Amino acid sequence: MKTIRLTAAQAMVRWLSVQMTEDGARFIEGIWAIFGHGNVAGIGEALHGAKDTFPTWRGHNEQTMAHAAIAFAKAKKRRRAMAVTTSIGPGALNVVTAAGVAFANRLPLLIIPGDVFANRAPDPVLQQLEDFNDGTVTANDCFRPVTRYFDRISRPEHILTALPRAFRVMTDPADCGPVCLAFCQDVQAEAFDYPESFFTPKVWKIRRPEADADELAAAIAAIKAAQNPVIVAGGGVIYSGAEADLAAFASAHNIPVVETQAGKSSLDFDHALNFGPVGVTGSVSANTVCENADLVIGLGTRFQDFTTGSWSLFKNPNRRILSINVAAYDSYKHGAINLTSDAKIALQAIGNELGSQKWPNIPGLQADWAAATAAVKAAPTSNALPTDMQVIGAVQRTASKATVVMSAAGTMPGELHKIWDAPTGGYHMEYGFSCMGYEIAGAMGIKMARPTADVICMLGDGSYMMANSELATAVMMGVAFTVVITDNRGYGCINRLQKGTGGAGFNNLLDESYHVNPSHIDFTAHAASMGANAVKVTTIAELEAALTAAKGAKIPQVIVIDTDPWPGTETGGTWWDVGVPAVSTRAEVNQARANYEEKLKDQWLVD
Ligand SMILES: Cc1ncc(C[n+]2csc(CCOP(=O)(O)OP(=O)(O)O)c2C)c(N)n1
Ligand SMILES: [Mg+2]
Repeated sequence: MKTIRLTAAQAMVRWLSVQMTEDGARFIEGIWAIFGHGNVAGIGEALHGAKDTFPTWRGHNEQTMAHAAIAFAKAKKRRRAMAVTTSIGPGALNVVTAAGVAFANRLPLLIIPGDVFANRAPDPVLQQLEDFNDGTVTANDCFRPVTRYFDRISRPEHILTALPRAFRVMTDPADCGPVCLAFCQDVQAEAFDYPESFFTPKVWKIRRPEADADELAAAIAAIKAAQNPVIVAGGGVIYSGAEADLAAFASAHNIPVVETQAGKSSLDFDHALNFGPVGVTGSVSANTVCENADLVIGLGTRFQDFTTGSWSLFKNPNRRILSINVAAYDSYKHGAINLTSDAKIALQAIGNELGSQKWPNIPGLQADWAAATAAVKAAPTSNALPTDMQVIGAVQRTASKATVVMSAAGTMPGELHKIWDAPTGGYHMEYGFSCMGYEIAGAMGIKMARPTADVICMLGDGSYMMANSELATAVMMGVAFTVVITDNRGYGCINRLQKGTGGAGFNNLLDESYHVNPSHIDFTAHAASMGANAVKVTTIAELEAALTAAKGAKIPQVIVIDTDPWPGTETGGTWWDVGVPAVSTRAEVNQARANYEEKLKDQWLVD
């Protein structure tokens, strides 16, 4: 056997450099790195040796570097991914939240934190957590519940088995998620005679699992028998690359389609069968169709509570659920007729059997919804503070087919889901974890994945304050996108939720939080200090002008606008189950609890 003598870290980097996609690209585009004693000598030396073929990028925070990597993978529809390496202890644990983001959203992410010495000779090393009762526990064990594959590289030979296993998970459509290879510091630097064959380039093909014949027959029978079917399109449609198939299927059979947060932009917003966003932040058109449906066809959806109105939405007493999902975990949910299959394959197979069967038109609903959303997005006619919807309107009027609007937490996800008109592929929402602080780094990751896209990051003052430092990284790397910060002086959406559940305004808006000095944050000065172009605008007309001026810029453009924390789009939506206190001294809470108990009666628990 021909061998080559390398350190374990060098072998890992060499192997990563030759793991390819079907399109001839590397599956791992490159690696985000913040070094410390846990990875600088071993992994750092190996990455330096490969820097011209396997890029290393330096960010400012491990969590947000991972956010950029996650957004990249989402924008690449899970066909490619990025890696993140950290030191031990705090550097590693900074990635745990991001691992949760990737886990909840089923997105690939390769996490390579340094770990303590396998030989334990210098124990306890700087930043080592000492478990008094278990010598095998390290800080990296925190990754176990938020990764789909976890391994500890405590011998140089381990990478021969660990790396292929990790890639199997990241490229598996059903198991896809983050993986963690905790790399012991001493082992990174140890030499081993690796078989040369290990470094033969390999192409990772993403499987398209076919449906079981009996499951498919049951699904087709259910659809043929349905009077009012509706398709709930989730992120699985996009990851399957089934957008065109869905459009053709809906048109051929005249079946209405509604979109989840992850599924939004799987179908062009003006496709005749797109009834709009579904659920808590849904449209009247979509939710009406869902309420009446006797067959709810989930296509690549997890049926998250925002989609189902906490299971209060699908009200037809005869309704059944058919769940088409590449992951059996999802296709079996909620007593559904289960069809475990890739979305594209399923649509083609079902379409062949349905032949020319068509369902009747459902007139009127979409036009009403288009008029309602146009009204809330229209420029203001008074001098009052603009609303977030009017800000969205300005972004919409300056958008093109190249625009990708993105967000993760706060007011924006709900409003964008409700009222943003997204062409196919024009919407990127992290709403599995809805992690504040995903936005800026995520915008950078999307732009790296889609360099010709016009990426617009929309976020509130709260999310900006939580994590913004990758703005400086984006400036340094020349990755340009536009950031619109809506400054409503606090956590506006949670303030509304607090009031909606009978609570007093407390600890959400800055002025209603404990303070000795009123908070004044100069967002433009802050963003400019990191090298971005930053402007403050006061009117929607100024905002439109700034958005237009930002097009084609070579560095990030940050536009700040003060908005009213209170208004939201009232029409549409459904109930969302948030536990309201059963006893309280506040009359408002008691009233909210009474309403809550009424609403619970609508909740349809597992059949
Ligand atoms: C990391 C994290 N912490 C807390 C939350 C809960 N949360 C959701 S939205 C929100 C407030 C967001 O405020 P801001 O970004 O200013 O948006 P606004 O609603 O004011 O427009 C909070 C605290 C979260 N989603 N993520
Ligand atoms: Mg805010």
